[in-house]
Amino acid sequence: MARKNLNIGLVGYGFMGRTHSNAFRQVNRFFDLEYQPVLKAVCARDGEKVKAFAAQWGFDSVETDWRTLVTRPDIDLIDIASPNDTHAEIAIAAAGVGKMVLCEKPLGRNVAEAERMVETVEKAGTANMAWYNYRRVPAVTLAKQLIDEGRLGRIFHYRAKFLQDWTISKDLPQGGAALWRLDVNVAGSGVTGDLLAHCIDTALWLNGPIDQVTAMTETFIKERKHNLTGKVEKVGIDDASAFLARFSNGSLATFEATRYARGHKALYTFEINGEHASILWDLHDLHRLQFFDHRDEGRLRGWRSLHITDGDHPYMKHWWVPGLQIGYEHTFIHQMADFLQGLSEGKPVAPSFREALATDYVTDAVLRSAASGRWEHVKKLV
Ligand code: SOE
Repeated sequence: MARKNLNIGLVGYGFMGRTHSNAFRQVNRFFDLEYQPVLKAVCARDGEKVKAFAAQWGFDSVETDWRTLVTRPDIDLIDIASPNDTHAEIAIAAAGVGKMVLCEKPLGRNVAEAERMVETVEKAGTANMAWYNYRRVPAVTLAKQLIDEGRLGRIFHYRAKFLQDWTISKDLPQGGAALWRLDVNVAGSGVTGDLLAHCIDTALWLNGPIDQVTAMTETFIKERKHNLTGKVEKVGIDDASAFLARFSNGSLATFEATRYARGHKALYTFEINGEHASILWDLHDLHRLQFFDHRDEGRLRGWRSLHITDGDHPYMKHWWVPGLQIGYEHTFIHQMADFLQGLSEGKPVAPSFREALATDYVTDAVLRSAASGRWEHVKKLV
């Protein structure tokens, strides 16, 4: 089939710039799609480094000012993989000139930014999607299918955590390349927007809206040297964040994220307990889904460890042969494949900016509750 080109302008060349570039390059090798991404241009402030990135990943050209990139007539889609403080400005400018916009999570640094982003892309009527990649782990997509089929019955509990340990040293500076996640002015928040946002996005997708939360946050290291100013400055991010939640379906939840769980690098787990069955998933073992079904014959009842590698499993028929695993980078490829398929069918692909705003509404309520010490209502998505 003759494919249609979709010219990509990528902003940012860090960790996420690499995951997205890899997805753009690989997607048509494994999925049969009408559209193919073309790596037209990559943009970042450092001219030398961006040239090296372009050469490594095969981009046709480079820009050092995103304002030039978004107005280039040869670009169809702007993909934002730069730090959080750039998301709103770039997305709004890109949608304003009719470009499609993809954006890394979280959508904005705060609700005000995220609402403006949603308003602009919707007014422009341009395709938009936020990169919440964990939805596209085949085991997580299977969890969604099992829940939607009603196999769990009424859901009582949702339990999620995302544990890391990379900021424990008090000598780690804040700010600048790679460490912008520690600078509140750039990131917007700490683990609430960075890690809990993933847990919340998956939870809203699997278990529906959250009504209320009560939260606590802590900043364990109060001051750190700032890489850009060279001065020791107050740390404004939350290092750890935990909250209780009530979902609209009546289920109760606990969520926890921290960068101070010594020994854990990226331990994202969730467990869902329903009337008939339970599900447990763990990012460190991402190709497995643990499933317990109380309706199994009593003598054989127990937790099943499903190896999600068969052609019947979501996305897996596009990969190798049954039994062989795929990994983290494939989640971005799956998300891109779904986006391109949506483009062919003229259908929006989840999570849209509006759906990502729902996550920002929850993180906003979490931070408000941590400050007020009270239960806080989550703003409803209209
Ligand atoms: C933080 O260390 C981080 O890279 C997040 O920013 C990502 O969103 C998460 O997937 C892995 O951890």
